[in-house]
Amino acid sequence: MTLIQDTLEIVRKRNPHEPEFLQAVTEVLESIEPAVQRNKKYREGSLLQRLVEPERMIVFRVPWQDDRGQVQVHRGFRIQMNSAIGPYKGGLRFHPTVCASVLKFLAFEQVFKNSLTTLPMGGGKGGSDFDPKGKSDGEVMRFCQSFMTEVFRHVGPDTDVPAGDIGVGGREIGYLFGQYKRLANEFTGVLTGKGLAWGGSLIRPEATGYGCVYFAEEMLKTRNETLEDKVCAVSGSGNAAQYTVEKLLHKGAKVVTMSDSNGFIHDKDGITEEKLAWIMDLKNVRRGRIKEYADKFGAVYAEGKRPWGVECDCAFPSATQNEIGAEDAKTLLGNGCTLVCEAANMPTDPAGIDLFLSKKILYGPGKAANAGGVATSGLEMVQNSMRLPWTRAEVDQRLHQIMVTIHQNAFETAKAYGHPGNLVVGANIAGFVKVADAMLDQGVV
Ligand code: NDP
Ligand code: 2IT
Repeated sequence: MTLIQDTLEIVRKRNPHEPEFLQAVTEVLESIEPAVQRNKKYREGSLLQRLVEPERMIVFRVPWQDDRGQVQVHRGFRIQMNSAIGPYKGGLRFHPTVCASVLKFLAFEQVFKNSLTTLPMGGGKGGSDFDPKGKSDGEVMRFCQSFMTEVFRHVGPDTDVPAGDIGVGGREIGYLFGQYKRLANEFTGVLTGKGLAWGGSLIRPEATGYGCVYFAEEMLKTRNETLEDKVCAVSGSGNAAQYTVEKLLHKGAKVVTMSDSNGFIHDKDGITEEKLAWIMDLKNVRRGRIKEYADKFGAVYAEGKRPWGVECDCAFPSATQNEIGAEDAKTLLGNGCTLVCEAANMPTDPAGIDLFLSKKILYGPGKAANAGGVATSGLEMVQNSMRLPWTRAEVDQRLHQIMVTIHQNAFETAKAYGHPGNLVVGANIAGFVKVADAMLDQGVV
């Protein structure tokens, strides 16, 4: 369709050095084509062009002093992509690879993901090329304070509500919140993923991983299968990966791999709850490397490699973008993998996605499968507004229901638009329609 291709051409020309952003936009625009073709209103008012241009991009200097007294300078960003259905909402990523392209892809994905959650949240993302690895708590605190000193004027509980992502966990959210409170002189739900004693929600730390496994269960149900005894390969060993593994164990699956940016471990006997508790301490407290697991428990460690060559029934990429390429996808399929469920954002590249879809395995794209994290952030916002915390069981039950609904919505939408079983088409169209209709209702803005 020329409108889609014309819009993509504009995006390419305007953002020539942003491969991740172009990748995310291309996937979404190409897969919403049936909805754009069927509905004239989506072809009018330059709607698609408005959708692919961020409402606002804030780029700023983040100077801070390290423990030796040296001043270091990083670049900070907040991308406010779309506020048609609610305040901007999305995480902050602190990682050396952070740049405009990465954050724009994440903010763009977030718009459709948040729409799928059923909650009123627009899409945004932010972060910095700062690397928290190897920094002292004091250094991380001074960086977070400097970051928030700029960002505080652009965020707020009804404006833009950041949260965590890679390199931003409970520690960083605490330092960011403390500085916001000083500057704004307000105690409000301006961030999610807060500590339980000061406005955080139970189940928010678990939500991305738990939600991803709930989503996998829904996919398996369509084929009368369960997770019990399934051999699972998980990548990553951070927040998303840890709670994906925890919930897989609750469901009776056998998890044989985890990884970090240096390599992966293969534990043929399976990662148990005790071993997982050790990993959580290693990663969240001691901040060590996954290699230490192999030394401790006698598992295999493969330096510089990803886990996709290990035989498995199900794969849960939970580390970062483009961690499954065409070759990895072929290997997974060749080894009999029949489910790929993405806890990470855009972990499979376009060629890998095409392979999974053409072989008709169960493929759960990130913006649907990992929406449990931001959905539970939305539940944290609800509790903050009410000034009333819910129990663990109440939040978990709501999270579960949201994941069931997202799957059902994506599944039914795929069928309605002539692509049964294709959750990429289903999730993208379902996410798009709600945002697009809201934009049309609100006029040319
Ligand atoms: P964490 O920082 O807690 O963990 C990230 C994990 O991924 C670490 O094991 C890290 O290894 C690994 N990793 C990061 N970058 C790379 C890389 N370039 N190559 C290989 N491994 C890498 O982050 P999260 O667990 O929160 O995030 C993981 C994924 O989940 C991301 O795609 C994120 O966007 C997505 N996500 C997170 C949500 C959340 O609520 N936290 C919600 C929805 C999605 P190392 O320690 O060596 O860097
Ligand atoms: O990618 C994501 O959805 C997140 N990092 C969570 C965002 C949030 O606002 O909870």
